[in-house]
Amino acid sequence: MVKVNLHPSVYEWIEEMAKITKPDKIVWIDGSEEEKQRLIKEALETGELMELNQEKLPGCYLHRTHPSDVARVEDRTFICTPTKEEAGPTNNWMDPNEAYKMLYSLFDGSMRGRTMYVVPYLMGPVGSPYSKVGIELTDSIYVVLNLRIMARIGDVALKALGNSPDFVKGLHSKANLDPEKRYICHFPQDNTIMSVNSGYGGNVILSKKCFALRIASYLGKKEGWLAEHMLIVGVEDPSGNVTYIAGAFPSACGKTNLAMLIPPEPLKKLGYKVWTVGDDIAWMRIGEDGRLWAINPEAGFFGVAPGTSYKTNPNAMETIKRNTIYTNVLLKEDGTVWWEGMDGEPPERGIDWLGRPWTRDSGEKGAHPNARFTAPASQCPSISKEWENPKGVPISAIIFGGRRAKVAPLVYEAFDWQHGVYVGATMASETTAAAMGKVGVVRRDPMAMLPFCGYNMADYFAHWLEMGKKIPNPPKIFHVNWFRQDENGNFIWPGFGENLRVLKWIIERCEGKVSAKETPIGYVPYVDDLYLDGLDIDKETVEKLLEIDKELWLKEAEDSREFLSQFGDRLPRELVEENEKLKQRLSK
Ligand code: GTP
Ligand code: SPV
Ligand code: MN
Repeated sequence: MVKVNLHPSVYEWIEEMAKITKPDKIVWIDGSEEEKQRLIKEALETGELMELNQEKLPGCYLHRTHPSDVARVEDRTFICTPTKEEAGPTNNWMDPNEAYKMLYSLFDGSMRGRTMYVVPYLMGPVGSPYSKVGIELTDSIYVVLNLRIMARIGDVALKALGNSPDFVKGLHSKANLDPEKRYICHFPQDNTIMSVNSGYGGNVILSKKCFALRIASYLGKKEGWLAEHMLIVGVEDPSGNVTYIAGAFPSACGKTNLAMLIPPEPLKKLGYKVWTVGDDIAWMRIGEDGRLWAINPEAGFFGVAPGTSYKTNPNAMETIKRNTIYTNVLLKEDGTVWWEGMDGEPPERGIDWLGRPWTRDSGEKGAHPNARFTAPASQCPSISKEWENPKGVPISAIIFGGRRAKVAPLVYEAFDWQHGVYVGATMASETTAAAMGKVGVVRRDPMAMLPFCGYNMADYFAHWLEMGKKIPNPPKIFHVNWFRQDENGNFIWPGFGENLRVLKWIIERCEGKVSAKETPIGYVPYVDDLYLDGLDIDKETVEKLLEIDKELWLKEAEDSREFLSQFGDRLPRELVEENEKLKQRLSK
């Protein structure tokens, strides 16, 4: 380990947590290759990991979680602020004192017979003034190995922390995985996260949703920046100019795919290229040049496996060929993996995500719908050369989007920042398998942050409005929907790589190169301005995709108003104004 004079509070906190959890051993993680091999060996021995075919998938392992523990648990996720108002109506709230009391009793002796790993991790590029440090204490090697991919861990993080007491404290114990006693608690005022009785993804890789969104959003409000559930992608045009776009779509709604998209043939021929900066989280600040600049605080992808194929996302498929941890996928007889939606014929048989023998005629899913891969971002063929730039990349457009079978058109542009904040604040999407609960129910998910905002969302909207006033040269704001369906429930828009056609229009709007049709909800493309060469879709269908049904939109506006009303007096009046203006435009 490096010699760093850490602040005494680091040791004090670890000691205090160890006193409660009572591990047999405490091991500091340095992030070395030797350490990784040692941890993998141990995890293989305990069965926490299974080795995959090392010839075909070098450095790849499989992990199965408990069947009750396969996604984020929103109803067991809490924001523990001194008052309930600070957490707001969309968060579960617990009084911090009560929460600590309850948690300490659940953590009491939870690491007995186990090792407590101390994992220092850095969020953001090395040397970036915007990067931040966390330390996660965990009794799960799976978590350590995931953190190793998802963040920059060990010595590099300790060096970044130095003698500062400013780090996010994270305590995680699998305990006995009791779903009734599963809690993911955040203490924004204390820079603290506690997670108990889970071993899955966003519940336990505390760097990700817990720190980089819930705690960071609170810090962003305090410090004047934005922590968002956004992908970051660079689109290079034929002249070599790269435009960066940040996009907020709810969980399992296409961020990873858009971040890694491969241009369709005709656009490739014209010279378009797409570069991946991040696939899930963006930290954004106002740069010296008056633009909004974004860094990806993460170092890897924790991506949805089902639906990922060489047809939909070849860059992801290339990324996950090595050094990847697979969670809850199907194990094939040759020691490789499979999931629904992968290329080619499904295998005849295998071992499903529950560890049971599976056959393709069984009618059962081989992989869990929220099965995931964890892979280093550096392995992505489309990774941007700017992805670790300490300054980040300048954002020209922000896209909000969701999964809507109806109502929302393929793309539209907000009239201005304030209207854009309204569009983000009222966006809705069908729920997915990324969180426990019913799938396919339309819910409002402001800025794709409903499950991830660490404070009152009304204040979060106010912060967005405030930021708009402070950014001299703000990005334009758009809304997209790749998921509109026909009468038979089929997606109308081909999506995936073809989405570049929509990004192209967005970029041309940012550059002032194309006009647009003004509608009550915003600016919509003229069909002839969308580049559709080589796409098997007729103009009528595209018109349909861009259609705005006033009746449905009036209902939408009503529903949005109702959603916003839960924030009471705390809701910025600008959003009520935008709602009223929208209704007026629709009734004209
Ligand atoms: P999180 O990691 O949960 O935040 O998800 P994400 O937003 O990164 O979603 P991801 O890109 O992993 O996509 C989720 C699912 O949606 C996958 O099964 C994809 O195949 C599918 N999907 C992504 N983009 C499109 C699209 O343009 N059209 C259609 N029809 N499906 C898509
Ligand atoms: C999401 O649900 O938005 C994810 C996966 O990115 S998790 O890390 O589980 O939150
Ligand atoms: Mn996500």
